Amino acid sequence: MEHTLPVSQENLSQFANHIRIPTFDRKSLKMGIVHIGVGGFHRSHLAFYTDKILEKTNTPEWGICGVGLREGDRKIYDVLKKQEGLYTLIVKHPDGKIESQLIGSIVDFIFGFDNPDPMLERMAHPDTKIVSLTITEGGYNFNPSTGAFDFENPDIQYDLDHPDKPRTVFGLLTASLAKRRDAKLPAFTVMSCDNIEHNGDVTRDMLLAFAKRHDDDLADWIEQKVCFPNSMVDRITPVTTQSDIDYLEKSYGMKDEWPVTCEPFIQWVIEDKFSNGRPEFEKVGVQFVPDVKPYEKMKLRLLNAGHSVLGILGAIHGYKTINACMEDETFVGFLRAFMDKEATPVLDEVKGIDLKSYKDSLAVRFANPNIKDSVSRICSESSAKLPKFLIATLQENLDREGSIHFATLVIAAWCYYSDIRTDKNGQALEIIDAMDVELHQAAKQTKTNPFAFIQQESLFGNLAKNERFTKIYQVTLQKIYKNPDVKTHMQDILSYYKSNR
Ligand code: CS2
Repeated sequence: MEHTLPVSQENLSQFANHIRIPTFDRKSLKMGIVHIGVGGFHRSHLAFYTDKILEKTNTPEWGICGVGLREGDRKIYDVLKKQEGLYTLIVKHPDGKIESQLIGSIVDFIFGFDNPDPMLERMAHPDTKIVSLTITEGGYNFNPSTGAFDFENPDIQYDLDHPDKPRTVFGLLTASLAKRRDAKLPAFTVMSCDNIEHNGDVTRDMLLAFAKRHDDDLADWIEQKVCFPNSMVDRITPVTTQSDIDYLEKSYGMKDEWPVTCEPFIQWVIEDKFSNGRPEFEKVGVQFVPDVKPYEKMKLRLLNAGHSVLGILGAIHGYKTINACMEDETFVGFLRAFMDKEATPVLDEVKGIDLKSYKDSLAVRFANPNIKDSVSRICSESSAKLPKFLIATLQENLDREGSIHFATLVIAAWCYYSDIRTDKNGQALEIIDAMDVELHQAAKQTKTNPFAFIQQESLFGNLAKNERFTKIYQVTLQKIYKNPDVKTHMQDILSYYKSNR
């Protein structure tokens, strides 16, 4: 296109001939939702559902105010400020069809890294009814193996010493809830949208642990007044690339500095427990259920764990994307066998869901050739993901004497990945992990102590003391170090299972 126009409220009508634009009155929206952690996933999921609600119902109290409290949130703040909260969602179908839409549910953004006061004011504002979170699996500040709140974290220490100038989510929630209590305002709901089993319960337990240290009475008030619904959230949302930005410019003459791409599939199952009202999300396809736990477990142990299985093994093999892994029949077979033999047996019954079709649909979603979800995104922060997605399954299989070969290969491959840091052809891997240094240090000792990696108890619990596991692990590890062509080992495990059926 010859002329390009930046995304803004004023230019909206200019885009209306090409793509869907918000038609609700954005100016009259109140901010009933404050969202902490506005990344790609929030923008493809909660902000998308909220946009739909605002289109469908006349409920202007449910606009979203984004909040960023980390230095890393500066860029999204700058972009969304410039674009007045607007951004494009590019939905990519497996058959090549692309649907783009401008999303208008985010109406303001507060960047609180330099000064938390405006965030606190917004959260303590009478209009705020829900504070939602996508702060990643690692953001909940607990020890993955014991589940206890980590008071050693220096930022948590800082927040305990400076309760009015919080730096962490827990400090921020506590301080804003204290303001609401003092002002005799109703509490807001704290709604976690992260991939953690019992995400609402975990958020409550962590917040109460923190708040108790600070003020017992306040902790009691929170316990009585704040609801923390558990939820299962799902939509594959890869990292935005320059070509997504170029696509909008070339196709529609739109200059969107940070669009979001995602798959067509979307799901949100949540418990109907809200302290102070909620949007009528059921009108836009959200499922409300009395107990979300079986759904969460199913999704985390099949989809997220499945991603990690492909990610770690794919990285060592040299694949760059998840769909590239799914073009390889060994990967497809290994993934399905892991799901059938190790993940499925530890799941609870999920009413109304046929697990076989669910697993079939995951294979189709992972194989979507247009999503190009990078292996490096999947492997990022594995130290926060694997304990919940994969190691928990391994532990449960050890308890019930189930199969452990598939998950063990992934753990051994993760050790190799953390130690050698290249794929099987010697190409450097892009490793993004808050525990990168610790993982590398531990893995590096493998030659002298084969169990050094799994002796990191905060990640692996007591796995290193389990004889059945360590026997298989040691042999698997030796094989990978001798021959990093992981596919050979995947095939061996698959043939072993076929012949022992
Ligand atoms: C992925 C998830 O980060 C990961 O490892 O498995 O981001 C996944 O794409 C989403 O949970 C899908 O809902």
